Amino acid sequence: QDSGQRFVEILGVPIEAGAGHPGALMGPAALRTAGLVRALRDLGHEVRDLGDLTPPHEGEGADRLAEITAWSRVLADRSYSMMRAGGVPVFLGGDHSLSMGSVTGVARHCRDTGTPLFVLWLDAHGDFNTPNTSPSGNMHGMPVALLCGEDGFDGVFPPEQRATVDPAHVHLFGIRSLDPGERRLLRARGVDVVDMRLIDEHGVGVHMRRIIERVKAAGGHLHVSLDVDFLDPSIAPAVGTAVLGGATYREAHLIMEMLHDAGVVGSLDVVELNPFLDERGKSALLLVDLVASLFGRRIIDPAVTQSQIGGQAV
Ligand code: NNH
Ligand code: MN
Ligand code: MN
Ligand code: MN
Repeated sequence: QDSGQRFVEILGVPIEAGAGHPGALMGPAALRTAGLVRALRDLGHEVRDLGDLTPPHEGEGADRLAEITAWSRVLADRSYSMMRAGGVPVFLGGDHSLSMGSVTGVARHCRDTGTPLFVLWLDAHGDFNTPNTSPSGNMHGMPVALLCGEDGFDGVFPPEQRATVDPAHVHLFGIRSLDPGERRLLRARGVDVVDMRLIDEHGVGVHMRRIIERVKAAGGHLHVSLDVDFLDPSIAPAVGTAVLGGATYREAHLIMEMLHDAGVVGSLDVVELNPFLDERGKSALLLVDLVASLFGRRIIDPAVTQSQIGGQAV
């Protein structure tokens, strides 16, 4: 083993109130069954599985906003304490509304330490709707807007507990489905959107290098939020909102390998796995493979350096 061993803390967040289809609450169990903890330990990391966060009781007749508010508050506190413990927190979803809590906790810690926070959002969707723009009302389509401080989320965190991310530090990647309202907001806020058209023309490597260089130059913390629907539904069918034309197996692995080599990833969400829609566990197994690549699994240590092949060093 090399010296790149990390302390990894895993927390399951079985929330599905933000999604339109039930089933994501089984996500953490499926990722464990697929061997996530073992894969990380086999790489030499110290792994502590904190189990699943307990669903907070949101009261009789509470709506989904109240339910997600309750989750977000306990999760943000938990995420913040995981950050303070000094390891790499890994949050297993659960639907993507959990990132409202996980990233808020990370942002609080980065604010404490004066570390610039960057977010890489691997997703088919922009997740930049607000309650005012969302065509579906589903909160899993809104977390980036909340994190960037958009209006319409006043009840989720009390003002003193809200910690936001600079929209200029957010990189949406793999995007191929945007609603009209969120597209306008993304433009207005200047969020970097690497859509599938850019990926098709340039390849994932060019844009990943650009993003990695930026985080490195700032001495920043990179939070990666991996939505399963970033991947093409043919390789990862276990999603409620499949969109054709997603990332291939090889593109996804290259992204994970580049992130590992850059050493900039400080926290991770793996979200939107809906095991009820999977085919013999193939999506869960693929995710475990990708997380292992992010944490250092490689085919072989490169014998040829970037400079020898005239590539740009990362
Ligand atoms: N944009 C749609 C909405 O807001 C779909 C969001 N669904 C997701 N996002 N799975 O990643 O309802
Ligand atoms: Mn720290
Ligand atoms: Mn999505
Ligand atoms: Mn998403």
